[in-house]
Amino acid sequence: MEKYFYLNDQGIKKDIETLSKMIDEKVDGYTRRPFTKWYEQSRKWLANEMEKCGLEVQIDASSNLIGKIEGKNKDLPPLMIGSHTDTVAGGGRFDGIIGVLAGLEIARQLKEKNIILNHTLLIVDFTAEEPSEFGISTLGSRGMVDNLPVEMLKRKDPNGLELYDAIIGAGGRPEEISETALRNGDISLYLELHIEQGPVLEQTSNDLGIVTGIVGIQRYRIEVKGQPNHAGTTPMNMRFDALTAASELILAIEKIANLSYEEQVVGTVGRLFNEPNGSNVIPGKVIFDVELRSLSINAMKKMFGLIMEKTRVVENDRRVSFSIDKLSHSEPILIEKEIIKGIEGVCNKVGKTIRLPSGAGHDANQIARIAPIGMIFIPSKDGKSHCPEEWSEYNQVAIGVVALGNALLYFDEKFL
Ligand code: HGY
Ligand code: MN
Ligand code: MN
Repeated sequence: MEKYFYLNDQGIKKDIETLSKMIDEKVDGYTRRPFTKWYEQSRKWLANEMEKCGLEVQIDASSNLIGKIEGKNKDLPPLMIGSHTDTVAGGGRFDGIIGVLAGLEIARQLKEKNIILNHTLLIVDFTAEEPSEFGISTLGSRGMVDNLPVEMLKRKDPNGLELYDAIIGAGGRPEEISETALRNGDISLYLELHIEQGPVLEQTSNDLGIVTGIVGIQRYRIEVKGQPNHAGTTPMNMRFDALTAASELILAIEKIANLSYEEQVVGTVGRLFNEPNGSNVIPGKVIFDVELRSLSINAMKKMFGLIMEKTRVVENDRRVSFSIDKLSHSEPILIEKEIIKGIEGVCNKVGKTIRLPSGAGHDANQIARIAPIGMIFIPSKDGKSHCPEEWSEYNQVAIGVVALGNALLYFDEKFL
């Protein structure tokens, strides 16, 4: 397969630097949370850039931003490229962003060379891939595949805004999500370029990673109820301290995640609220989120069972009560061998390549419910992500774009 795409480091640099300015400067790092004015600003810029290179732009029912280039054969289900431009709070400049900008750059180069694909091409910026203030991640891609039930649409953020209204505010039409959702067969293939967010490619001096599978993520919200009381007058043996109880369970979660299972697992508590959070008050209530990840559902089931056992022990010992709510679950995905081989054949001609699983979740987890998917990784400096130090060289991103573009051309011919 002859290479059509060229390395455009400078173009990528310009786009990434432009988006990196559309952030909430009050927060350290690069923060562009969904449903904020910075997100709106970035979407306007992206839509304009898409239109400039001939894409037909629309906002779908779930408020995803989609650019379309018609293909020669309208009977073929489209090919889709996508990712996300929202960030975690205090995040970086590359996570998700390079996948959307890669689609934009590919569209520019296709136009420049007057290449019309056989398939219609959709380039998507999925809304709110990161865990949102509604406690749900991969929001837009969930909606696109009808995996955003009414129960989720009714969730409120800490300010009382309902997700339903937030989607309307971002240009979506939540009442149409189900009827307009994509179903099996509606998409020929979904491809996503993403930073690895881990150390493997850099440590093995590889340019490209062919993703073999994506972990499933199970997120829960745990509430610990104790009894607030005076920190000075309450003897140690008469306390019902919610924070020490939560701490004991959090350390147990770390221990449970360090046990061995049939697949690698991770367990993290990254978000915690302590009430009333006064230095002279025994904490009465603690709410924290825990997430479990693995390529094996069974392993996550075992972890969850051990965590539940531990909550009962801590409840007893510390005379507090725990309640656990499921926030969101995404299934682990194993990528089809034929897709891996196809991408690998193309990538081997672009750079040094290895196969590896993804410990991060992606919009691809959701799209995999209705279409075959493939993912390509580029290296992350020091394996860092979800922090201001997140970095990939612009040339590394440009190599990823060429690999993604060539893979697109390969499957455009193969999936006829
Ligand atoms: O959390 C994740 O795995 C992804 O970066 N949203
Ligand atoms: Mn992320
Ligand atoms: Mn991401």
